[in-house]
Amino acid sequence: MIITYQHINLLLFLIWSITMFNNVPVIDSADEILDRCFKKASKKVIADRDAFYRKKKTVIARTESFGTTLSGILESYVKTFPSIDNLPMFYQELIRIKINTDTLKHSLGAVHWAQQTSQQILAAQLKQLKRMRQIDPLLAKQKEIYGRISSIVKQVDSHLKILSDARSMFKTFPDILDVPTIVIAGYPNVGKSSLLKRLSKAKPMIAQYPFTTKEISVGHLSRKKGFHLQTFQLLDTPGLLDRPMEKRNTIEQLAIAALEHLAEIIIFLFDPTETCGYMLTDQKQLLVQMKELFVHATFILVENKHDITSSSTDFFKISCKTGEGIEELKDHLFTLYPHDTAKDTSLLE
Ligand SMILES: Nc1nc2c(ncn2[C@@H]2O[C@H](COP(=O)(O)OP(=O)(O)OP(=O)(O)O)[C@@H](O)[C@H]2O)c(=O)[nH]1
Ligand SMILES: [Mg+2]
Repeated sequence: MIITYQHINLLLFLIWSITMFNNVPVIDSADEILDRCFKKASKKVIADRDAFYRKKKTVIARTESFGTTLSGILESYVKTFPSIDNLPMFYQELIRIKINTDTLKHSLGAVHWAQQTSQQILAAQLKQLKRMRQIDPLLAKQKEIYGRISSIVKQVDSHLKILSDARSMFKTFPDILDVPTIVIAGYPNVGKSSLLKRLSKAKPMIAQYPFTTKEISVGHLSRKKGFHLQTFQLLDTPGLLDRPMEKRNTIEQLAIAALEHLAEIIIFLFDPTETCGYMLTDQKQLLVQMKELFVHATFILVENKHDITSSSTDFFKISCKTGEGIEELKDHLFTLYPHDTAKDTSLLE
């Protein structure tokens, strides 16, 4: 296989999008963080021939280790978290739908505050610790520093949990490439995932009940043209019902986010057999809504399950079961690549 410039570009973008969310370390609870810091601090022993100085230097070293380790841990959480406002709009929308952007920003702010505050306490209190000349006050001061910093970290425990949940949520986000994107949309159970499987190497879940797909699945469809590799990104979406936007549940909102922020081409899939469980008139009504919402996308209207029905519409006709019409659909898609080329309007509406 010849490695082209496009291959390298795709790979770099993929690495960027993967590292964007995967840099965040495992986020521990307040107790786990404190445990780690205490354990690390307790290993510090400073040698000195004088018993008092041995004790004093050890207390200082342990306190310093405790504070700096803790501050480092909290800082690593905040610094590696993707900056929400700089993320591509699609990911910002996923965060809004699945986590709640304000909650996440608030929690990041709280953990940042804990890091800064514990650092300030440590800096101020270490100075006092270093001036002490007796063991008992030295130990009491150390205990006070541990107590104050621990209470700061415990105060943000619920925020650490929110960051930890967000980190797990990021892992479910699809890896989106910056290439021409086709979104497959339509009513539930019409065969959207079956089409993604036909068009790409993706292995989405397919089942005979509605709302099988609950996340966005990604596949790729590539074709060589001369020395160029033309790659479409294909997104399979959860099924949509014909209903007002404000009534849409979070799963439907994911489909809307993909359509709104990523779709250059929308394959709107119908099931004229109605074996999906929904009437064709309702499916057509959904199309009307989609066209009003996504005016900049090119719609390709496709009827699936043609192995069990025949109709006289001029829509594309396919069967994901037998493969009928799939090659023709692929050929048509590549006539739309790149998306500013002339479009074959006879197959579009
Ligand atoms: N006869 C026939 N059945 C099909 C065809 N395509 C898909 N199916 C069946 O239709 C059912 C739904 O297929 P899916 O691909 O899961 O449909 P979907 O639109 O992704 O469904 P949701 O994710 O629930 O919205 C499954 O039982 C498929 O086997 C087809 O061309 N012909
Ligand atoms: Mg599906």
